[in-house]
Amino acid sequence: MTAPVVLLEHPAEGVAVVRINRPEARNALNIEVRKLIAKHLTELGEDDTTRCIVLTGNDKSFAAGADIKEMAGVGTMEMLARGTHKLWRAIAACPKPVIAAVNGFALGGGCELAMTCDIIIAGESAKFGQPEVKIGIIPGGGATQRLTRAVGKYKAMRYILTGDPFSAKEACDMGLVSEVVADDAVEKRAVEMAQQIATLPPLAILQAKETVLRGMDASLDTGLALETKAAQILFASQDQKEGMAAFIEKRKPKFQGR
Ligand code: CO8
Repeated sequence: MTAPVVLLEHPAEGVAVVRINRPEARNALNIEVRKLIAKHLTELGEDDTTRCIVLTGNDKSFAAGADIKEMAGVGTMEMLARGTHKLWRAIAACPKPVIAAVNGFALGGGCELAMTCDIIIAGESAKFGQPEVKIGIIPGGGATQRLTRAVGKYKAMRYILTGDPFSAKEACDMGLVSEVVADDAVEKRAVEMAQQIATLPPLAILQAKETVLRGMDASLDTGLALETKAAQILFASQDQKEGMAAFIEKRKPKFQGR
């Protein structure tokens, strides 16, 4: 029996790893892979024991984009019927923090998948890019919007209009990547950060993620109002009482997620 194209692992308490597993196709995102990623992230989002998720590939490729062979001969009506944008939405809708651990290629839909995550840890040899124009299309998984919001119009245009790849260091310098580490340390670092997040009060983490994401699409004034409300709401949580009491009593807090 062949291994599933997406694997689910639990390396530490509160941490889930979702691993893309199509090495023979450089982890190209065919519909099956996308459906499984969406399914796992939806289920992990609802699972009380999962606090933080790491999304990764293998040492050669995070994901080399949408599966070109699966869409090369397809017409507009079939593309409409596939409705793959709904799968991207399911990933973006995960309420828990998702860390992309990127080694090797993060191209096209692979780069877009990483950008759907909240934090990107990349290996120093990782290669990012939006090469879609080279095959007669444009990005369809969010890059025209997410890359532009992350790095600004002029850098986004530079890479989307040429299809040129860029390095992990360039990505980090532009503000697309959160941290660059040695290639063989990527997953370890991502899991370590996920463990750190998993120990923090989950309601505060959920509110922080939601406020950052919703605020990005709002005016500064509306974003600040969202932040104020979210911060005020957390004063109804037991974890806020516990966190502040533990600080004052100079002890380690015990967060319950309530
Ligand atoms: N799709 C399908 N198969 C792929 C893909 C892909 N994206 N990438 C690699 N593969 C396959 C190759 O065809 C090859 O298969 P085979 O062994 O059967 O020939 C195998 O993986 C290994 O690939 P290479 O031999 O090319 O490996 P290299 O290490 O030499 O090169 C690269 C790796 C640089 C990643 C190279 O394979 C490459 O350039 N891949 C394509 C990258 C790309 O163009 N990605 C963008 C795709 S389009 C997209 O993501 C957005 C779609 C938006 C749709 C909009 C809908 C509304």
